[in-house]
Amino acid sequence: MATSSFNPGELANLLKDFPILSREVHPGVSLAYLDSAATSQKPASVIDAMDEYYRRTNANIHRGIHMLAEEATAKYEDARQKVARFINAHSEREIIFTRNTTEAINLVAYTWARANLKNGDLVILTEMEHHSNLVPWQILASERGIRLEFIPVTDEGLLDLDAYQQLLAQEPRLVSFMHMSNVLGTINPASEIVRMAHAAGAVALVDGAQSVPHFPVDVQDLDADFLAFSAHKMLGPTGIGVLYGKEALLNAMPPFLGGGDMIKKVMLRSFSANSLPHKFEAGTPAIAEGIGLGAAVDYLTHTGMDRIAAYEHELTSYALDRLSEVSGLTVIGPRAELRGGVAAFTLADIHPHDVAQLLDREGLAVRAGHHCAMPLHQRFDLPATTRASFYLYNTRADIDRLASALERVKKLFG
Ligand code: 7TS
Repeated sequence: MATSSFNPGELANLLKDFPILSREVHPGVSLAYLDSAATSQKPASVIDAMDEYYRRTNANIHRGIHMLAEEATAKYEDARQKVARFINAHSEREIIFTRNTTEAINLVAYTWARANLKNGDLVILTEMEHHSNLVPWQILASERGIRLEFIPVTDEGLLDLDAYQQLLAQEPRLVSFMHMSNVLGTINPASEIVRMAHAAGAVALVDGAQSVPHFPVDVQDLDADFLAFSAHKMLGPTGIGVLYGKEALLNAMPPFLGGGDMIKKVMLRSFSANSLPHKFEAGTPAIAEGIGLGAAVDYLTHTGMDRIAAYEHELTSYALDRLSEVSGLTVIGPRAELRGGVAAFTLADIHPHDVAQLLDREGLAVRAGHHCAMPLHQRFDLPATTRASFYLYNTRADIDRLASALERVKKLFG
């Protein structure tokens, strides 16, 4: 990769931005946080932006004419513009604030899909999807009789694009897929998948929950019709996520939830919908969280998404090397060049929950289970895996601690 990652001085400074990293998790045991795929830690600038909002500005938005209400509205809408610039959207009208990725995908399923799909229409998903990009479509399938087909996953953990090409002959209406797998770490060739979907006349939705936080994502390059992601995985707070949608599509869609703020005019028996993006944001939104997301975007932008991606790539290669030295350990997913900072593995026949519990005793926070991707685990014939996931604030020292702790876990289980 051409872009340079962080030098040791920059890394040391960066680590100081995350207050939680200096706490002990057990007496005398420092934290090695290896669970960023579940949720990321937050820099002080994000925590401060939200604290400052509640201490100085707190007011409801889009309705008051007093000073605080105007300030709160400006800060919240400023965050929306930051998000729009961050993913290179044409306009902030294309940025809908939701609660998280899950709600963003459901918004498309409940509005666009219910307005456009009928019995027998095909939606293509993949075998590696998170439950949040499976269940909404399953609900629609049982309600509407839409058909679901799945792009298979190869043994290496890649999408089988030849099989996808064949599925496209069935003229799907929608292709909805994850940009990066939260289990395999696979970075899917999203632009190509979108291009192929469009060539077959389908709309394309990209689940960017694991991509937007970790490498540059440009919606104009990607040409995705929809992109969903969550603030809490990209240094921001919980409670706010984003649905990006192309303006023409969003304009043509019926509203999602009804209530205040999403209307222009209400009569006793009817209403007219507000303009974008407010049409899809009913009720008082997560204002402090929106402002926190804006601060997270500032932090990521100043640090540089190219450099974050380069650093995580080095770290992941190092982790895969170190883990391969642990005998009996198998990482699922592709080689380092094709993946982001996620390593899910099995360790001999030790139960992943036992592995995670023993790692926790040494201050290592990892996740064990199916990671909300049960069908993918079934594909690999595994009930569960242990998963370490990395972000810009992880170091080689964290990975060294992981590798040596895993050796001790193995000894303990003989
Ligand atoms: N899509 C992907 C690819 C994800 O990894 C996740 C969360 C979601 C969607 C849902 O995001 P949410 O913010 O709406 O919950 N993934 C994980 C995980 O891997 N461990 O915990 C949550």
